[in-house]
Order: sequence, then structure tokens, then C-alpha cells
Amino acid sequence: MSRLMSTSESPLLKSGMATLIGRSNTGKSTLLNALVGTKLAIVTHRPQTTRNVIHGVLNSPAGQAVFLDTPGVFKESRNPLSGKLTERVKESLKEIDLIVYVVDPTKGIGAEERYILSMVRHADIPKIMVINKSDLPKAEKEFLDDYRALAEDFSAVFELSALHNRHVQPLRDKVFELLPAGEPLYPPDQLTNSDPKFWVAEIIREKIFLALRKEVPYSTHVEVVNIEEKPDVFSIQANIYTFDSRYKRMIIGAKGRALKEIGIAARKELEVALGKKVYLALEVETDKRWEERA
Ligand SMILES: Nc1nc2c(ncn2[C@@H]2O[C@H](COP(=O)(O)OP(=O)(O)OP(=O)(O)O)[C@@H](O)[C@H]2O)c(=O)[nH]1
Ligand SMILES: [Mg+2]
Repeated sequence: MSRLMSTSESPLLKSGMATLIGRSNTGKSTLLNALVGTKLAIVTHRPQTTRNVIHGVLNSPAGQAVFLDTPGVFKESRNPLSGKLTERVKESLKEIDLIVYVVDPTKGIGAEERYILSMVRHADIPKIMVINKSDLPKAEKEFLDDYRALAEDFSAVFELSALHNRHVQPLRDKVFELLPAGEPLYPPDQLTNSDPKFWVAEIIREKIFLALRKEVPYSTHVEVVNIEEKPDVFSIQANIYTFDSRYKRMIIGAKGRALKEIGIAARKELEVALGKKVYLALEVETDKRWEERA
């Protein structure tokens, strides 16, 4: 009885899942972080940074929206995981309530974009298009009108800057408007689906992408073996896996310089995020079947 009364008295809140989908480098992970207000997903200037679907939870008086950051669709296969990544993108389109299709107006619509567009069009749920990177000068946004011309396929189109957090609120409002009513999917204090070990491994992977050139980052996987919280320090042990000893040597670098740089950059970010000193022990190992781990 009391339960019935409480539901009839309170307005129905919104709840649902929205997948961020788009080509690599359009800024999906940057947008996820901006929407939620916390760095949950790593961001680099390189394509195919994101490998796993990451949930970001946004709680508001209107309800709860769960955003799914997905790997970028990238046709020119850069790493042996590509097939797996595309499967993860397709999987992320199942049992969701809304699609947020993210595009980059500096990149023309080619075969890759049309491939994603066809996936988006096939989904029978509301869709929003985000034309990201609005902060860039007009001359660089060469293909803006080509994307604007797609507007009729979408419930709404937003031009915004995920990087500078500009014009993100109207997108949030629209998402809540389009989501169905329902019970929240996550408890109010949980921001993501991933565990601390995954998140730490991602920060390390981001630093590998920033420190090492060309194909090396695409052939590595990071696993956190142990995190131990002591009164004044987090002690973290992690392994970096790659498939051959030549890459292993590149990750370590001359006199261990590259690995040291990666370790320092990761440690600094972890210390700020965790609010405590971090001791980080990194090891590099070869594993021919590294991609099965990723
Ligand atoms: N100028 C500008 N750059 C942006 C914006 N959003 C993202 N970027 C940049 O675009 C690059 C790619 O950003 P990510 O968020 O990693 O892109 P992504 O779509 O998640 O990429 P993948 O995970 O590889 O699919 C980074 O260098 C970002 O800083 C934006 O609003 N403006
Ligand atoms: Mg990403």
C-alpha cells in the first residue's frame, strides 16, 4: 500500500542506456567524460584508443542515463583486435534505448562513415547526432554541411565541443527527454561498470599510446596484477604484454627510459585521481597470444 502511494505521488523518473557510436577519433570518449563530469575513459589523438565498452552513469533530477562508450569503427585495420572491437560495437547496440551518433566535421563521409550510418539507420530506436569539435575554426570543419544534411534521420542534432565542455547540457536534456521512464540501473554512487584494476590499466595504456610511436601501442595489453591500499600509499603492480621481444625492447627503451616515462606519467595521474601517493611497479612481458587477453 505504502509503495503504491509513493509511486503515484512521485513523478516517474527516466532511466536507460544510450550508446555513443562513431568512427575512431571523433571524440566519443571525450564526450563520455564530459557528459558524466569525470574522466572514466582514456583519450588520445590516435585512432582505436578505446577497446572495451565503458559505461558512464549520469544522475540528474530527471533520472539516470547510462552512456556506453564504444571502440571507434576503423576500417584500416591497425591491430589484430579490430574484428573483436567491431563485434563489441555491434553488441553495444543491442538492448539500448537511444543512439548518440558522434561525427567529426573535419573528416569527410567515406565508406567507413556510411558503414556506421547503415548500422545506425537499422536500429529502431531514437537517435541523436552530435557534430563534435565545434571549437575548431570554420575552415577546418570542411564537411560540416555534409553532416548537417543528415539531420532528418535524427530526433535532434547538436553541434558542441566535448573537449571544451561547450553546449553539452542541451544534449543531456534531450537524452533525458528521449529515454523511457524506469528504475535506475545503477546505485546512485556508482559511476561506471569497470573495476579499479581495469581503470588503472587503462590509464597506463593511455600513457603507452602517448609515449610510443606507430604500431607499438596497438600491440600491447595492460593488466593490473595487484592494488594494495596502505595508510599513506597505493601500491600497484601491472604487466604490459606485447607479442614479440623487439616491441618489448621498444616499450622498455634505451636504459629503460620509455618505460620510466610511461610509469611517471601514469603515476602522476593516478596520484591526483586517488588523492594519495602511488607506488607503481611496471613489468613488460612477451605473450604471443596477448590479444586474447584484451
Ligand atoms: N578540437 C577538439 N578536439 C576534440 C574534441 N573532442 C575530442 N577531441 C580530440 O579528438 C581526439 C580523439 O578523442 P577521443 O575521445 O579519444 O576519440 P574517440 O572517438 O573516443 O576515439 P577512439 O576511442 O579511438 O574511437 C583527441 O585528441 C581529443 O582531444 C573537441 O570537441 N574538439
Ligand atoms: Mg574512445
